[in-house]
Amino acid sequence: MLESIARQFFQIEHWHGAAPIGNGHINDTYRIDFQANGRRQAFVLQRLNHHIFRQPEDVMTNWQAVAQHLAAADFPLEIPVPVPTLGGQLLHIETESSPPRSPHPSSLIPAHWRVFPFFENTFSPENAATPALAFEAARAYGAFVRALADFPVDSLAEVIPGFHDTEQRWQVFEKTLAENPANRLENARPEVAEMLAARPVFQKISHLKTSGALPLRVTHNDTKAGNVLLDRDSGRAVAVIDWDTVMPGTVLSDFGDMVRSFAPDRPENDPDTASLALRHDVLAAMREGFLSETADILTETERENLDLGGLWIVGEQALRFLTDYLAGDVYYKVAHPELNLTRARNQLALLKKLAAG
Ligand code: GN1
Ligand code: MG
Repeated sequence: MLESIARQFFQIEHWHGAAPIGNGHINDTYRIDFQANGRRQAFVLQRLNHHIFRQPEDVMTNWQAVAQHLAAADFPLEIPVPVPTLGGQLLHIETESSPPRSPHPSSLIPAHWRVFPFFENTFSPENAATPALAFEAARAYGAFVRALADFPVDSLAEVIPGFHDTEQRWQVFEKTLAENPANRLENARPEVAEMLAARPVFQKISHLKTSGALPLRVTHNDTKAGNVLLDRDSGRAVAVIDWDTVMPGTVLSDFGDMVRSFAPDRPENDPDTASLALRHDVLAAMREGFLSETADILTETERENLDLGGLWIVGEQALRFLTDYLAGDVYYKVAHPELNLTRARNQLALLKKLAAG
């Protein structure tokens, strides 16, 4: 099936194969290898989850507009420019797909497929970030913010409405608690209690957001370690990837998402939360790398509240995982039914460590 989809994008002379890549929780991503124009080529083929991205065309329009802006700007990294189909479309829509691979809704028809360049000889510093790698990854995210500082932010579509509207996410959480649709509340009492106790963090950020003191910027909204590619030999940043959630927002959430994935000494799926520790050296290098690109464009309020961004996004992610556990795993892909609860526990432990400083 993947081969026939790839053939919508390329005139393939010989198909070498496809293999799943990355650890995304939402889309399905493959590396594809084939022969075209007399040479071997590799690309990324991805099925966009349109249950989550309700307007796939908007995702691609945002992506393309940002790509064009960065291509014309003084931007030091590679740009993952979407590759059109042979018919010139940024999405190939398969109305009849093969039987579902998993119960996850992304495997239901119709499927929206797109293609991006595959950046050779790169890796993501997931779970292995040294201070030097964290500096470099954060510098890349900083360069992204910097080069988009003059982008007309109002022209971007809000591809997932209320993505960082934490108050709205609290309402969904409270509704899910009250309805207990998957009958899982009994298994999650301690986590729910801990979540409710963390509410003041959210009130603080919500106050800051509604105060108007934070400028609206183009934000990436998924600035985790897994979404930046570094060169295998030099360790230098090559590209910032996964622009699906590029939307108007505040820089605090992009910084916060970096804190979330770089600071802990283990991934978000790790169930051993008792020994979870913060890597203060990695965190310091990350901040330095980000500010090396952004210090002169951020406002004082933004700079002063970067750490609050960390608490906010870690807390929000705990809320999202816990809500999805209680809802019966309707949003994130899970390998087993306890995974969202494990993730929520992990994020709550991280929140506690961050709050303690
Ligand atoms: C999702 O699928 P992935 O890993 O790119 C999610 C992010 C979360 C992240 C948690 C659209 O991203 O917001 O932070 O999982 N993306 C969406 O790992 O909800
Ligand atoms: Mg993502």
